[in-house]
Amino acid sequence: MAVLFCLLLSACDGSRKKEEKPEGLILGFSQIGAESAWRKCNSLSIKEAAESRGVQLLFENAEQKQENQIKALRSFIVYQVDVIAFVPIVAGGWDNILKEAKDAGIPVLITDRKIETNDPSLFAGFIGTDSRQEGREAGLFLLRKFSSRKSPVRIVEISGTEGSSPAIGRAEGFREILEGHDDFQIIHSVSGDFLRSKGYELMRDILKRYDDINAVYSHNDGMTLGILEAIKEKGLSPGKDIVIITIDAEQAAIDALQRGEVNCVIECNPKTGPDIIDLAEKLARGESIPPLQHVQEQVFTEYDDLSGIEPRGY
Ligand code: GYE
Repeated sequence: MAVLFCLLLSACDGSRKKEEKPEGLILGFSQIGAESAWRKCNSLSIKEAAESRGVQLLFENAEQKQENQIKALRSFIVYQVDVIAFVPIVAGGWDNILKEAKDAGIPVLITDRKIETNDPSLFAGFIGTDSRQEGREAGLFLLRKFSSRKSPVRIVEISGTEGSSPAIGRAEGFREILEGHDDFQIIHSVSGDFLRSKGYELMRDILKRYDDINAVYSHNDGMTLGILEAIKEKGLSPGKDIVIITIDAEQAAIDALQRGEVNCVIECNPKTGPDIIDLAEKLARGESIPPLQHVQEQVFTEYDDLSGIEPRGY
């Protein structure tokens, strides 16, 4: 009688009880939105990998709001998924919800963007880009490009979403390399939120304010495409009158590099779906995973042979 009562209770409380669990892995994934071609490719990579590996994916799009992500994570906890993975839109503010996941015994994989926390036991591991290194690559390219210049190099930086780990890392790595090179001056730095439309609008306004910009460092290709448009509208030649450095390596940016409108493209690889599924499977089996895994990235510059770059597929 007691056993039957418990069974009835567990069937009625609305959550998915462990004993009802079907064979396959259930992964709850909270994505931040669809702000760029990079992001759309990232979402597709995860969906395709889950599908081909027979993983049941609960995929939530947070429409660029941290509160929506927190709601999604909470719903995954209530549903008792096997593993949670998410892209933290900004670095801070995750401790409470991660504590809830930990208390529920659900391992959490963080991907693409990093979090700031004093408690590393709140998540199992991270897989994604090394943003600080991307920023360093941008700085190193600029040093090379302007190595023989005698007058100051005036740089505009259009950064990503404020408080997000790629915006922080890309800004810090860049400054780390330029430190001590006093001729390299960041005359203007502003967030374009990783959006093409903002890249265009900001650059249009910046070009009204300054007429002596030597280089633009843009934290993603989406914004760069808007920046190129604004520069051309002004009657200037991007890549020649103004040196352009961009991050992501979507096809349109590679095309612009090959046309000479962009000088340096730093790759950020969005196709992490298969690795995410591998890691989620390990976590579901109770295995541990590396706490930090950075994906392979390349740098393409105007100094390279650009004929053989593989199609990026997005
Ligand atoms: O560079 C950008 C995107 O978080 C690293 O987010 C990612 C960035 C990527 O929308 O295009």
